[in-house]
Amino acid sequence: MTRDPSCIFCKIVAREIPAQLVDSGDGYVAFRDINPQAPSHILLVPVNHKSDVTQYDDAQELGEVFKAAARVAEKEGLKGGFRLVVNTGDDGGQTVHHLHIHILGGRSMNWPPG
Ligand code: DGP
Repeated sequence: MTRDPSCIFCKIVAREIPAQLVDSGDGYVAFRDINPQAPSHILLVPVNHKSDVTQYDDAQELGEVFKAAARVAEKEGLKGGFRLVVNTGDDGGQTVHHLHIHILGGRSMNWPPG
């Protein structure tokens, strides 16, 4: 397991700081966003620290993260649909530099995003 000692999501993964856990499985943890933008707003975080999507060489490893996100959305009961968001870098609006998938649902989403 790779870890960045200064990363807040690594600390949540290690249960060193609290979060509202939704699910965990092989290589990931899912918990509720502290600042929800939809009735359901879950963050799916891989256990291994990689800053963003550009740091993945292994397509299978990245694919497993997305499959886990889809499973969590299903368990959350988001039958009408949902949105997966992966903010990347400063212009992408990323504030926590540990790859995470936002799972947003429970309302109709708008397009284009802000
Ligand atoms: P992003 O902007 O894509 O990097 O999203 C980071 C998200 O992480 C943002 O929606 C707020 C959430 N967040 C930041 N710190 C914490 C925390 O300590 N606990 C939880 N549950 N969520 C956090």
